[in-house]
Amino acid sequence: MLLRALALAVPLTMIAGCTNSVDVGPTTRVSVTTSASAWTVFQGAVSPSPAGSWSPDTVASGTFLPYKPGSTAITYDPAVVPPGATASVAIAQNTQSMEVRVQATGLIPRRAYGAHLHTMPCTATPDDAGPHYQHQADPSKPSVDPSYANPQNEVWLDFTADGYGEADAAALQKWTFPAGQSARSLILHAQPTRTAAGVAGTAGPRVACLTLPER
Ligand SMILES: [Cu+2]
Repeated sequence: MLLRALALAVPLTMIAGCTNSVDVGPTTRVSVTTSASAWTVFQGAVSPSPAGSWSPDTVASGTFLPYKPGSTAITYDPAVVPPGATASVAIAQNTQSMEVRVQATGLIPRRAYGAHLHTMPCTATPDDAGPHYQHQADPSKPSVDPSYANPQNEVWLDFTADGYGEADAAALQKWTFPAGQSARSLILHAQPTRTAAGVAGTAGPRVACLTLPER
C-alpha cells in the first residue's frame, strides 16, 4: 500500500514541477554559457580531449579579491578584474603531453586579457609570481626571445571575455611538468600577449593572480 502511494506521489510531483517551471522565465543564465561554450584552443594543433577522457590531476579555483594575508586569488587592478570575478584552472597530463584549461567569470565583458602560467605563487606583489613557466628555460632574463617566449614553450591562455564577462581558454603542450616541479600561478594581464622579438611574452601589467597547488 505504501509503495502504491509512493508510485502515485512521484508522477504528481513531476507534474507539479513542470507546472511551476512555466513561471520561471529564461532570464536566469545559471551556468549555461559556461558549459555550452567551446574551449578556445590557443595552440590550434590538436583538438581538446573529448569530455569523457578529460581527467585533470591538478585543479585550482578562486574568487579574485584585493590582497589579504593568505589570499590565493588576488585582483591587483579592480578596474580590470573586478572583485568577485572567478577563475578555475585544470591541468591534465599524460606521459608526453599536457592540456591546461581555464574558465573565468565576472570579468569586463568583451575585454581581451593576457593569461599565462607563472613559476611562483601569488603574493601582495604582482612580480613575486615570477616569470612564465618555460619548458626549455631561456638563458637570458627576462625572456623576450620568441624562440623561448612562445605558446609552445610556455603556457599561454589568452582570452576575450564574452558579453557576460565569462571566458574559457585551453592550451595544449607537447611536454609535461617534471616530477616535483610545476607552474604555481595563473596570472591575468591587462593586454593580449605580444609575440615580436624583444617583447615576446609580455602582456602589460599583471592584473590578477590565482595560486596553483604544488604537485
Ligand atoms: Cu604572464
